[in-house]
Amino acid sequence: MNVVLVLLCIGCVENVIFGLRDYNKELDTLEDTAIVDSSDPEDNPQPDDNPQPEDNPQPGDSPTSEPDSNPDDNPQPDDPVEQPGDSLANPRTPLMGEVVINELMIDPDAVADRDGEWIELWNVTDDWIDLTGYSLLDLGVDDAPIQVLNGNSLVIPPNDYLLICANGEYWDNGGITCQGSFVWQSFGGGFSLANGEDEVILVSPSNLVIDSVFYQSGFSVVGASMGVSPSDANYVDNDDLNNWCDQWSFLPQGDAGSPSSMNDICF
Ligand SMILES: [Ca+2]
Ligand SMILES: [Ca+2]
Ligand SMILES: [Ca+2]
Repeated sequence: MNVVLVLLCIGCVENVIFGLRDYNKELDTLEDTAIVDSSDPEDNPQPDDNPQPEDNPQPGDSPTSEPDSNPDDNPQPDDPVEQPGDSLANPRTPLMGEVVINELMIDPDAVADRDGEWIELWNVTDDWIDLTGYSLLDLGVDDAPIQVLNGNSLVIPPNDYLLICANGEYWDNGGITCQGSFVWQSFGGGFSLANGEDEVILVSPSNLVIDSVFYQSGFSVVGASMGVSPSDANYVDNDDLNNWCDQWSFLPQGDAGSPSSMNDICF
């Protein structure tokens, strides 16, 4: 009987020992699982943490910054580019024949010659022509720069006139409105229109002749200017004195002339 009890007790102890081993194994398994499950989901990259499509430029997206230069600031192919001669602010200098000696007051009667002589120049081009720095001279001693009168300009509008006068004062020169003047001197140191024979030569600052007219004694008329007929108003045909005649339009102080307007027709 005692032997049986002892064997039974040994069996109990073994069962207890093996039971404890099984229990410990299950416990280890449970702990391993718990370690994995206890990891914080926020420690791992989540799908939402990846760059989103909206963060990258898309083919249809507009650029967010404006171009540095505005197209309106740059000349476009259709914009005309201003050329010399196109405006008062951008005139050009004349070539030979582009400004014509058109009318001469050689022998005024209403006032003295030193006050009443004047020269009408005609710009035959469609451009604005600048005579700043140009001079009047003859084949003798006369050589005078054209001077601009106060408030005026020596730029001639297209197809328009420039009046160069010995005296720029309207009330002293026979009633002529002038843009330029010259120093009147008969024998050097200036310029004048001799009542006999003389020459009128318009030259550039580099002495390029723009136009010239030579006239003989008996050409001028007392109290009237001499003008080239409008149909012959060019730098070649104005060399023929037969194309000139005394003007018959009245001037304010009694003489005749057509300053700053088309010449009277020669009959
Ligand atoms: Ca004279
Ligand atoms: Ca000429
Ligand atoms: Ca005229």
